[in-house]
Amino acid sequence: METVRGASAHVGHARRVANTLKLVAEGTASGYSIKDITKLNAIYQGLGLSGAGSTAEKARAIANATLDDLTKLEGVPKWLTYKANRERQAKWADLIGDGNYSILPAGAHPEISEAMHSSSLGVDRDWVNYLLRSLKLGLIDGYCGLHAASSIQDALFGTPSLVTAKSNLTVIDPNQINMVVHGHVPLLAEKIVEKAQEYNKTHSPKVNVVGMCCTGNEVLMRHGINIAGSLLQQELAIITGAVEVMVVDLQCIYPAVAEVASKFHTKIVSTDPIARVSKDLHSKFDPTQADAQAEYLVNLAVSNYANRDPGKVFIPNIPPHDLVAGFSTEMIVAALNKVKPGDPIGALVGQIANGNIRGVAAVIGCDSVRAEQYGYRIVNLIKELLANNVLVVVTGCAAIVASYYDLLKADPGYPGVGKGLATVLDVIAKANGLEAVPPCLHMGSCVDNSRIEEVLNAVAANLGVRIDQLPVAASAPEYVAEKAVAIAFWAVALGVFTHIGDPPNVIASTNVVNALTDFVEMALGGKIYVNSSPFTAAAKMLEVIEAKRRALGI
Ligand code: BF8
Repeated sequence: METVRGASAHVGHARRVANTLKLVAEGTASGYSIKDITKLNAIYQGLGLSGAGSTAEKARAIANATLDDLTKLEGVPKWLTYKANRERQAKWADLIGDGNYSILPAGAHPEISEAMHSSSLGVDRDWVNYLLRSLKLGLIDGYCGLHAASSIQDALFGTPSLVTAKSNLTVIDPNQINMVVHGHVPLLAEKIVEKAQEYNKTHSPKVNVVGMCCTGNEVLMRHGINIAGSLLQQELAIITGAVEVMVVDLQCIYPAVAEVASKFHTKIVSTDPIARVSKDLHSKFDPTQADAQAEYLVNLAVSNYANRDPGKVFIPNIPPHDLVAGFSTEMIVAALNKVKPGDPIGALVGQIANGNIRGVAAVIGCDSVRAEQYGYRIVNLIKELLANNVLVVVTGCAAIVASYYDLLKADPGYPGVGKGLATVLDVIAKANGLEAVPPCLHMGSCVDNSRIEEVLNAVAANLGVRIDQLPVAASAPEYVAEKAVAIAFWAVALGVFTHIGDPPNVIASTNVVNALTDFVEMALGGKIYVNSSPFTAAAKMLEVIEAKRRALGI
């Protein structure tokens, strides 16, 4: 059920973004435009579309193809055919080579519907069948959800490149009008950032837009908007007493935010009909009215500033952390191209092959109250990996937590980073005219985990091997949300060794546990590893990385 919910969330995200793209193509969402035409053209070509002439026609074709991927009863989603490599597609079509097991999905909606159906009373009672369906939903999550949402957002709002910003609750400024944009779907947040910037040209005090969770990551990656917090900090932002408006869209919004806000002057504005919180103000997002709605919300914050009670304002006197973000696939490739012009991926592969970089790890997902302290597992896991010369990429709340420990800070001393990795990072920095690059590369929100697959595919292709042969591993050490479970199934299907910090809701079945943590590896090359200790988990990930290196002869 967690996988169904997680896939539903990411598919719902992609659907909203595709619907907006369609309205842009039809000229009815005039507040939006295509900011990255190169990306739009790449998607158009990648999805195998033809016959469109203008940018608007291409946008419409992409939107229609994406929506068709969500609904079609037969046939593999175009986004999967576009983004997954050929070897994986063949593997998923015939899992163990006997022609009997395929996990290639059809459209997202029928697959999700049938998964719900299968779990109802007296339907599917075969655990193998359940597991296969979960893997299929992982693919739905990855392609109909993550890839579609992330890529279309790039086309609409621009593909991220390097930005600097600050993070911590203390980016909330007691001397400004503060707005928090929170959730995951950045359609309205993009406009709020724009309208606040317009307001600030002629007014004082200014409107200070800050981000929370993955909507925060989205506007951080594209605009360098400061980030105020992760999942666990949303209520803390409100109790600073200095937030005029918190605009929430979808997912990871704690039900108590409006209750907490009721003790202060803060207004919680929900914007999606399926994500109301009791005592909220509701302003339903309408892409055709996005400019007016964003203006209304900025003005709401401005007018509510007068209601702030200075006696209730408490913002600790702790400076926020400097960070560098914006590591889209395109940005990484461009930076590496400066190191080795014409062969950017070769530049990375060369450093993996010579051992300066032992491997690559993605540390992703939520922050959890189950961790021993705030961010304990995330930070200690990352530090162990960096010290052992593993290149770490981060997304989601894990990235936000990492920033609090200066792991996204460009420090030329590369504190805590192994010598080989530090040397490589320094070479990349110098080639790009930078003083340093951060030890962890922030690749974006959780839908931007799709970017990680793009890099993996490029590295695997360069080496001429499968993804499951690469010295890579993934970890969601403090996962909480169902979306992380769906992502984990996708990662396993890709062939990635995937650590999670807590067991999912399957431990009642020894068969399922054994299959996920062991047998599935024989079919797909990836598997789940559960351990709550970041030190043990890091050691295991390093062991896996070293074993893969040995198998490759490097
Ligand atoms: O999609 S990391 S708590 S905010 S689910 Fe949610 Fe988890 Fe944060 Fe982003 Ni991802």
